[in-house]
Amino acid sequence: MALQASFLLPALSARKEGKVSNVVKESAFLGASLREQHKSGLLVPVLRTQRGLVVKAVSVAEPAQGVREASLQGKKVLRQGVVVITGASSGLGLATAKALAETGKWHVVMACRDFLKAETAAKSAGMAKGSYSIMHLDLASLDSVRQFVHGFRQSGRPLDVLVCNAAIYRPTARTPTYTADGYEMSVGVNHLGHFLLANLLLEDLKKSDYPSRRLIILGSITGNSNTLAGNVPPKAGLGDLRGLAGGLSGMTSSAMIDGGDFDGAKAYKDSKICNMLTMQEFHKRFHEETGITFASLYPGCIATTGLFREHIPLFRLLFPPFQKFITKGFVSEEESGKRLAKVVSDPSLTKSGVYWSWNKDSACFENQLSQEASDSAKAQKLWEISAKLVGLA
Ligand code: LMG
Ligand code: NDP
Ligand code: PMR
Repeated sequence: MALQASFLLPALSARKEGKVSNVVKESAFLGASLREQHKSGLLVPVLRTQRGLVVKAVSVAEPAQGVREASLQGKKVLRQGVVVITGASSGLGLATAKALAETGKWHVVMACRDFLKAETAAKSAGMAKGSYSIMHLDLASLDSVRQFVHGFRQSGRPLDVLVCNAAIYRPTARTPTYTADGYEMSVGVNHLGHFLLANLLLEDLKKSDYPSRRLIILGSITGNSNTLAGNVPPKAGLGDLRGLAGGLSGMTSSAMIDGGDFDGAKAYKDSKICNMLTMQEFHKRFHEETGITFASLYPGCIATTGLFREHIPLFRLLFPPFQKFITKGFVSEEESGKRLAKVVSDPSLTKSGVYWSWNKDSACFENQLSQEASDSAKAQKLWEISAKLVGLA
């Protein structure tokens, strides 16, 4: 058994410090799964540092790592997969976490910015103790992304699938807000934070011996101008990326990727184009060499999630019936979670470089991206600029 010192820092947001009990702090680290390890007799000593933080020396069960098949009563069975889902504290992320956890085949690492919200959400969704862990990740801070990666590696778990799901949407914002690193918030969280996370965790995906390793990034219909939904103003468009190249600062450059005036709804849709282009560039750069599956998807219009929290109340009231009865694009959180869980785990969905969508009978198919969302020269340029902004180049 390898004895590893694990630090609590990535598992707790600074704003939560001092407000939560030790019990919560402990579960904040590796969640219920850690307690399960404790129960099963594995060593989990709790130490206190000079600053009073709880630091754990975690003994990691070696058979859990790097073993493709475990032997159970002579039968070969696939070990539990480990999936990291960002923004699993609500909506699609939570529904997917639940769908995967209840199969018993997956351990879900819920990478969330608000630990208490995530723990409460997991409990009220009925997720079994031990089927998930919660680790702190605030995508609005590149430091937090790096700390998350460090903390995840300290946990000793392998990484088999990463789902870049978290997002924010600010349709009523009149002025931009910014990430800790000074980038416009929607693109900063939805694209740049995930861009760094995915690039760092690629190394971990490469090391996994799981039969099908996947990196999944959420896209959307509203970023695709080859659809009706993608033509509802304001339309997405990255232009020549001059605002992004200038650092999306709103000071020396525009806060918008295309260099235009700030528009919160457009910034979200632009970030979704970035997500879909990033998936394709990952595919182009790494699929052949690594065998990892890179995919994106439009899970349907999940009109009831927290994504619309900042929209006006009238919109929130009318949007679900509008999608249910008029566009018929509505999908429940539960159904969308099943869809994404399939993209994570279905043995038939290993094709890489694909943008999945579902038809009315809930059968999934490979969808066509708009011209801009499949522009390979733009994908490459986006990659190069993004790498600079997140400190990878
Ligand atoms: C913007 O307004 C806001 O300005 C912005 O701040 C942000 O909030 C953004 O996306 C979020 O929205 C969008 C606004 C403008 O749309 C509206 O929501 C206005 C509602 C108008 C009501 C229409 C009546 C519909 C009846 C439904 C009754 C139920 C009500 C439910 C309401 C919930 C939804 C609000 O949008 C417009 O300008 C209106 C026109 C939009 C039509 C766009 C369609 C363009 C089609 C172009 C064809 C393209 C061809 C596509 C080819 C496809 C080929 C496969
Ligand atoms: P929700 O708002 O319900 O979920 C978004 C999640 O992202 C929440 O858990 C939220 O955390 C988290 N999040 C937001 N900001 C950060 C941050 N800075 N750091 C870490 N986590 C953060 O929205 P949905 O479930 O609807 O959206 C999930 C994904 O699905 C998004 O990528 C969205 O673009 C995509 N999608 C959604 C559609 C829909 O119709 N709803 C349609 C197409 C795509 P917290 O709980 O703390 O707020
Ligand atoms: Mg849209 C025709 C089908 C269709 C679909 C599938 C969606 C999905 N929407 C459709 C049509 C329309 N929408 C039409 C005709 C209108 C004008 C009335 C319309 C309006 C509208 C608004 C104002 N729709 C919206 C908004 C939002 O604020 C949402 C958004 O753009 O968020 C970025 C949204 C959405 N419509 C969708 C989906 C999936 C969204 C959620 C956003 C996303 O995650 O991409």
